[in-house]
Amino acid sequence: MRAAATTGRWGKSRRRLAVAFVPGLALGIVTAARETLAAGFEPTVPAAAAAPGDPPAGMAWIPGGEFSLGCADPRRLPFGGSDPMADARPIHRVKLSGFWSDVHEVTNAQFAAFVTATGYVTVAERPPRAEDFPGAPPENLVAGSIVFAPPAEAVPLRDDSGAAHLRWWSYLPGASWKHPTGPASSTEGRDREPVVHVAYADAEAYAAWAGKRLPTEAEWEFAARGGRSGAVYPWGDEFRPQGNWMANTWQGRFPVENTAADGFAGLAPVGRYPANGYGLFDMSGNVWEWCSDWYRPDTYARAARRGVVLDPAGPADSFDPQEPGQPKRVQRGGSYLCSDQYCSRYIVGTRGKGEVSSGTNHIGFRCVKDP
Ligand SMILES: [Ca+2]
Repeated sequence: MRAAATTGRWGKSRRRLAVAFVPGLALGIVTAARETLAAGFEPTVPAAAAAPGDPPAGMAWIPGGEFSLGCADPRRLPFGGSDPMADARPIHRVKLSGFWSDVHEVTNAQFAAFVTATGYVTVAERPPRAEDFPGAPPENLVAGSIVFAPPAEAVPLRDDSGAAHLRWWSYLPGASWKHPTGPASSTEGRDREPVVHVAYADAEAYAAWAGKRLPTEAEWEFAARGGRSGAVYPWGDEFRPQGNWMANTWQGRFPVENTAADGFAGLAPVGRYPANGYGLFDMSGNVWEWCSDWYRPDTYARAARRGVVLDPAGPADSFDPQEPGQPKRVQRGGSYLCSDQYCSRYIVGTRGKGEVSSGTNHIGFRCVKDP
């Protein structure tokens, strides 16, 4: 993948109020959401133990306990998209120990501190080795990363090739965390934006330096749910409660029209949208976040057969039938590129995946820490 990748203002607002308060409509959506997506979920039972002291800087206590992991089929929901999300079922119970979680995604400023302290060079900054890409022309063995480059005209979002996404992703020599949209770009003025173009090893290296680790996907989802059980989003069941934007996602016709109605066409500085029940920001949208589990579509089927497991760490190996030879780790939360037209993985229980050496300009991470 890596080497390949407003009559008047009053009139309008009255109309919006009229729509928002048609009781049957509003209630219908919420009821459908509860019935459709809460099926299979049991209450979250947080662990009784209090936080073990004051939180480390920038972290919040996630109590652990027992909860239902997974996602019901979201296709009949508003903003639910067209993907059944079968890899997020069966919904099953999982038990977790408590842990600290970063309240926001790791930022450019934080990553820069790590690089300054260690001299670390990210995967995207290293020229690909010829032995890793047999047959690749030498001129293609150039350090770089994959950047979102929307086509000028509308394109099919899916086709039989399985590679429709290549219509809006391009491998760009010189792209890296320091140059998020290509060699001419920089992180100047972007200290609070999440770092991007981080491969899995880069995220792991940062975490080790910070005395932290990457979350398992069960930990990530427990944290994202913020104490709620079976809610569609980290904040509840409505995509825009009282008309508010709750996450940085995509509005407009993907991938050619980005209206940025939520305030941001691309990355948003961390913490611009409301926090969830545990005080965590951007658990939906903005950037995808690496988790430590290998990805397999049958992870949940296997796990459900074993009963309630404490602190599951995922399968021993990776397998993605769509790209069988590619080792992939789980990614969670979706990004600013997610919309119901293509990828509705801003829905909290859904699962994503990424080839481990591929960072792009919508993949980042956050860390956790054991008490
Ligand atoms: Ca947006």
